[in-house]
Amino acid sequence: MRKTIAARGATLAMAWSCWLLTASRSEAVTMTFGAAKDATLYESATGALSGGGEDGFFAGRTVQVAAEDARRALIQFNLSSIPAGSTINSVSLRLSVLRTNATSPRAMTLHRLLGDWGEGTTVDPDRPNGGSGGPAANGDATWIHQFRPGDLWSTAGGDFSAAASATTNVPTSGAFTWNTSSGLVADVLGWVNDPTSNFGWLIKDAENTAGTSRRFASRENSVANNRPLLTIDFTPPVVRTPGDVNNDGAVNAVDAALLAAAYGTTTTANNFDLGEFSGDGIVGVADLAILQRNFSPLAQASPATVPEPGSALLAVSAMACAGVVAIRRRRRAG
Ligand SMILES: [Ca+2]
Ligand SMILES: [Ca+2]
Ligand SMILES: [Ca+2]
Repeated sequence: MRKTIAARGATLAMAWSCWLLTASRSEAVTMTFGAAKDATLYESATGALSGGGEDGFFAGRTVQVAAEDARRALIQFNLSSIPAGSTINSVSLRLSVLRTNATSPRAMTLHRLLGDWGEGTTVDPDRPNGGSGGPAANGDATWIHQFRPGDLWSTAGGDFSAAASATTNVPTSGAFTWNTSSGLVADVLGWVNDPTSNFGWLIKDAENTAGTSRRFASRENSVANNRPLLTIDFTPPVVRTPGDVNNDGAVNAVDAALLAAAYGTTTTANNFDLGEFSGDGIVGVADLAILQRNFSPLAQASPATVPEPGSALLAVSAMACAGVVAIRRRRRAG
C-alpha cells in the first residue's frame, strides 16, 4: 500500500502528522516538495550580480561578455518532514524551461552543494529579457559569495561536489525531469539524516558553448505548475509499540506470554524482542506495566507473524504471565 502526500509550506507538518496517525506498518510514502529557495550564480569576479527574487533562475552560458557569461542555478528543499532513518526509495526533480536561445537539448547535471547560500530578493531590471542579473544586495549568493558581502565560497562559482548526482537532457522549452539515480538518493538520505548538511543542489552545464543557457521557472513564478517540484518516495523507519514483543503490530496475550518467558532476564536496554521496554535492562514489572498499558488484543496483527497457538493457549499464556508477576511480587513482599 502506498500513500501520496503533496507537502508544501505550512501544510507539510500537518500532512505528515495525519499520515503518522493513520499509518499502520512501514509503508512507502510519496511526498512532493516545492523549493525552499532558488537563485542564480551569475559569473562576476566581483560578485556584483544576483537574482534570487526573480521568477526564473538560470544555468548554462549566455551570449553576453565571455568572461561573465556562465550561469549556475542553486536550489534547495526543506526535507524536515521526512523522518531520520527512513529508507529513500527514489528521488526526482522536475523543472520547466521558460526561455533559451538554444535550439537543441543540452545535458545538465545536479551537484550536491557543500555550503549554505542566500537567496535574497534581487531581480534583474532588464525584463522580460533577463539573464544578466541585478545589482547584488547584502545576503545574496553571488559567483563569489555564499552570502554577500563577507561570506565567500572557497572557489568562485560555488562549492559543490565534483561528481554529478544526476544528469538529464534539458529541452528548449517545457517541463523536464532528472529521474532518480543512486546519487540523488544518496544526497537526500544524507540530508534527511543530517539536515545541517542540506544546502541543496547546483545545476550545471558543461559551460563549453555560449548560448546554451536556460531560464527555469523559479519558486517565485506566478504559474504554480511551472515551479520546481521534488518528488521523494521513502519508507519511514518502523516505530515499535512498547509491549509488542513479537513486533506484529498488536500488543496482546502472545506478547504477555513472551514477556513471561523472559521474565527476570538481564539484557540490553530497550531490547523489545525480549520484553524490555522500560530501559533498565531487566525484563520485569515495569515492562509488564508498559505492556498492560498498551494492551490492545483487538488490534490487527500482521498474519505473517502471528504465532500458531490457538486462543486457549493464548489465554493460558496471559495467565502464566500474570502468575509469574504475582509470585515475584509476593516473594519481594516477603
Ligand atoms: Ca528564488
Ligand atoms: Ca505483538
Ligand atoms: Ca525493564
